[in-house]
Amino acid sequence: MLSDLLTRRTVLAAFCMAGLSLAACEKKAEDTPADPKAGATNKPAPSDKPAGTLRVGFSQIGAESDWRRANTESIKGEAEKRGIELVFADAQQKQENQIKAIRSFIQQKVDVIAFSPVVETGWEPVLKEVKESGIPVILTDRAVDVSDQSLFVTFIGADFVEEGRRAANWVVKSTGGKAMVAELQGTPGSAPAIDRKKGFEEVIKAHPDIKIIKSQSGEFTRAKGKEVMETFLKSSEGSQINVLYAHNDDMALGAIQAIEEAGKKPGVDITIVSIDGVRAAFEAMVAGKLNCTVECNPLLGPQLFDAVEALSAKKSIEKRIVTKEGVFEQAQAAEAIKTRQY
Ligand code: GZL
Repeated sequence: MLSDLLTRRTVLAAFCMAGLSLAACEKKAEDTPADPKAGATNKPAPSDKPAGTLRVGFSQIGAESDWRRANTESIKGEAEKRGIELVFADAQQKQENQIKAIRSFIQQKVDVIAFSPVVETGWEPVLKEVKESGIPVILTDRAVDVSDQSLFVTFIGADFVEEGRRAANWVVKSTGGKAMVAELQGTPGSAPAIDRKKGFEEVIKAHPDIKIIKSQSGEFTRAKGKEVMETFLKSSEGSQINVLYAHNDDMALGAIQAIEEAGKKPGVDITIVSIDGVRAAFEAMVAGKLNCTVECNPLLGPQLFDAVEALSAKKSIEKRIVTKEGVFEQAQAAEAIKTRQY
């Protein structure tokens, strides 16, 4: 499949170079206007890579968090290291931009399309178009909710439900099973927000004295996390909150600012557990302001391009590749921070 595509593209390039149907080649590239917002361009940039180089179209969600930036760096760095041509599009958190970018990748006849879906639903139509084009699809980081599992080759990413369970088990252990919890949820409709909530609630079901008394989306950003935590603290239940569960470190770091501005001690008056394990979270734990971070590894570049190269070599790959992660508490932070890669 991939090698057929490689052959077709090489033949097409040969025709173009031979001047035959050159207009058709150029016309194809301009069929659908590039969408600068989506960061996708239809005119394939003149490639400085040798003919036959693997070309991968990647649609990234955006740059909303330290985790996302580390994820992007890993993907770009690994493609560079392996001499794979990466056509990268930043969707600025918008599903319609991801869909536009995926369509532009089809036009550009890339060898593989990979993306991190901003939300779980709404992907069937464009993934059916990709399937018709014969280009394989790899999901990284987040899953899609589709009935036809043949619409993608593999999903490489964390088990978000397990991450939610780990956060809740830490709350049970550190509070003795008694807590009034404020929850900062991730992007509404996204796999990590849905599943991290699911895993946390699954564990606390067995602990009736652990109650989620405030819950709202902070959209995975520091700014929104701070804003929502401010409203939590000002609410009638604000004084009861003694644990914060944030679906990512960035929202926890924003909430830490809000807690301090409200005259309370983060990590002491309000115990804080979050998810990702970014460097700033370790720094906050060393400072005693964050109590626990559940790791979610963003360094997916190597696994992504292992899968791309396996596809190119017509090797079979697992339908689901789960990333390995740990849980880090304050006591470990000063030592662990020395070897963190992101
Ligand atoms: C998780 C990833 C989430 C991170 C956030 O795999 O999708 O999105 O937890 C990021 O930091 O914004």
